[in-house]
Amino acid sequence: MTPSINQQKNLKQFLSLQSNIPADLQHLLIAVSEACATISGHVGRGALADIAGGILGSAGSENVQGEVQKKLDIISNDILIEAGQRSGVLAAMASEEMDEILPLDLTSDLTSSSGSSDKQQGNYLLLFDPLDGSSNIEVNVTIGTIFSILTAPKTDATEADFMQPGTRQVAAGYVLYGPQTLLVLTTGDGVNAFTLDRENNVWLLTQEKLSIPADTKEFAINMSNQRHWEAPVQRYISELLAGKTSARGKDFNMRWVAAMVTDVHRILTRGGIFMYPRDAREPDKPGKLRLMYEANPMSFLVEQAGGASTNGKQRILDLQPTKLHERVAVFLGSKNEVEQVTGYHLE
Ligand code: AFP
Repeated sequence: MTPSINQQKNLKQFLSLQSNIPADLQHLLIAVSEACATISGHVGRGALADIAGGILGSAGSENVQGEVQKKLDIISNDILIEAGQRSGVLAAMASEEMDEILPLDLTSDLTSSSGSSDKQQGNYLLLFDPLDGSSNIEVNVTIGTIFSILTAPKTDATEADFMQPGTRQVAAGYVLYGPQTLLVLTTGDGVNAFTLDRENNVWLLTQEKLSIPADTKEFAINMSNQRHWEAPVQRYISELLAGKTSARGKDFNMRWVAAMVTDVHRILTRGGIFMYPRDAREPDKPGKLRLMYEANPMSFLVEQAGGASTNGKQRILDLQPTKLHERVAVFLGSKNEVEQVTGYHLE
């Protein structure tokens, strides 16, 4: 559903009208959206960016997963950290680009009459992939930021406090830095999309209650990994490729952007199935994508739009995380296709 131009609410107005979003969570979502608008400005300027050495290219470092960091990965990470700190409602943050969590102590100079200091911390934990699809930066293809918000414990936050299944997320979303800059958001009551009005630096509601069709003729997977896949994925994809000549009885088309955020946005827009399965290249790792700041927020969005998301055997949102940078196999999108490939894993 697309509201007409003169009905468009901005993000602040939209959030204030939702009865299920407390004021401090609204504040956090605004802070994240403002940080992403800033990142969008850097992405859009590319080689013209007013930052020493420009923003394109490698930063000459690696993250905890051994991946080469791009300058834009680091710039985006710093912008989100600063926004999270300033928001004053967070207990801790975690990012793809940081080995450890970043706990926040909001205590200013609060000292009780007894002389002991009253520790203060916010109510939320923020997790993010600051720049998903960074291999696309140099080629000027859409990239994005993915985020997930959990509630925080009452006392000092530790990594253990982040170990909550995806069902406990209170909000999740992504921002796409493409021809348009889009924020796609859920707080557990459907999925809505906001477009950044770049001239006025304001996010306007442009699509309400996104919905993923249950059936699709489009799939997304990196086919170059085919020889490494497990048998259920081999079977499923060979049927899709055989199209009308297989039991599926219809032809399928394929798309792969190599930025999960962009592939998932296409699915939220017109349906499809996205897959990054476990494969034999790194047998000790269940897939490439990260559970807590990629698969969980995307699964929350997809389910809220009527789609499904599994690791091949279980619903992703039910998985109990065991470590911050844990990886997971992902099958998400149009319900009937996700059920088909999950069924093959369970046989
Ligand atoms: P980068 O952010 O390192 O480019 O990785 C992107 C990503 O995690 C995900 O967004 C893509 O779907 C996937 O990797 C692409 O992986 P392949 O390069 O193996 O196709």
